[in-house]
Amino acid sequence: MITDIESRLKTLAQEAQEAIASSESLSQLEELRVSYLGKKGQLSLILKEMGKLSAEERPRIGAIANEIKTTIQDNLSNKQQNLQQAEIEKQILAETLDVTMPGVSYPLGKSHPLQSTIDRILDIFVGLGYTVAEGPQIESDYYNFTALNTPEDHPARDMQDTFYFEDGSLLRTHTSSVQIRYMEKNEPPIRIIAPGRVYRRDTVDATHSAVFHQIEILAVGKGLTFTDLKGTIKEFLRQMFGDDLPTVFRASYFPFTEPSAEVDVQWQGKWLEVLGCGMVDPNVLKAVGYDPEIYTGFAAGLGVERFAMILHKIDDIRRLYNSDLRFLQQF
Ligand code: 2U9
Repeated sequence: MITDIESRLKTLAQEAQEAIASSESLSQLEELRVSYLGKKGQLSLILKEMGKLSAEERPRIGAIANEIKTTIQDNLSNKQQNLQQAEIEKQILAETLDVTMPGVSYPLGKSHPLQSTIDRILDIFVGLGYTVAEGPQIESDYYNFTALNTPEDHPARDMQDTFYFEDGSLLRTHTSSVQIRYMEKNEPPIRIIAPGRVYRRDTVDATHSAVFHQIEILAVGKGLTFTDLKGTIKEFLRQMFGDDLPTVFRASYFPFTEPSAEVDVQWQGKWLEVLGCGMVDPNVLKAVGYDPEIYTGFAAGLGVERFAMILHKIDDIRRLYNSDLRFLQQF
């Protein structure tokens, strides 16, 4: 009887050691633990028979059983560590990053030709020390016209007819209202550039749109002259179209500048009218509380669509608004 239990315990220890050594997964190992050491496991089954032993034999066999239990537990935990380590190594191997593999490509969006033209122009003026300013597209009559030396009965309003709301507000016809708002809040010297969407009651054709984009610059300070305006515009046009560009300043008229000029450039064999400019009318400076005896200023305005059409040889302004990918993907 005694030898029976003792030999069964030793056989169990031997078997367990072999089974644990050859187990290949953590789940298999857990099954072995339950099978050998679990409540209803093989060791418990044998120990239940301890009662049959004599009082002298019981402690000796008990000690052997405990030793076997500890050995199996040690074997299990060593094997568990080995398997876990192997699993981690396997995972690391499987997850190795192959830097030579081609990446996943996503279709990239890009700037609309109008936006990239705006960005180019802003970059040039920011380089000349200008700050970008923006304002509302729905304006009051005051900011769009009256403050810009264009009172209600002024004939220039005819050329800048726009869309009116019932409360008398309107869709701005130029970004000049942005500069008025800026001057009200800031003291000279100022150098600002105002890009944005503007509106005109215009019949749409290849070169006209009722909604378009403008960029206007404004500088106000002590002692600014037409020479400063000319130098600024010529430097801008040089950066935009290239060195040694023939330019002409033709006398013109705008309600908010005096004197005023339109500027033409000779580019790729053609004369192009590219922008308007002038010295800020003293009435405009007065409207924002600047003393025209102390300060002078110059301003210029250009149409972004016109610049984009010149730069990219676009034949019809409407192409810029149709969202036709066959057209847009060329840029
Ligand atoms: C303030 C004072 C004066 C802005 C100016 C022009 C001349 C001009 C046109 C170009 C093509 C409008 O888009 S377009 O049709 N603009 O010729 N703009 S001077 O003068 C200002 C602006 C703000 C306070």
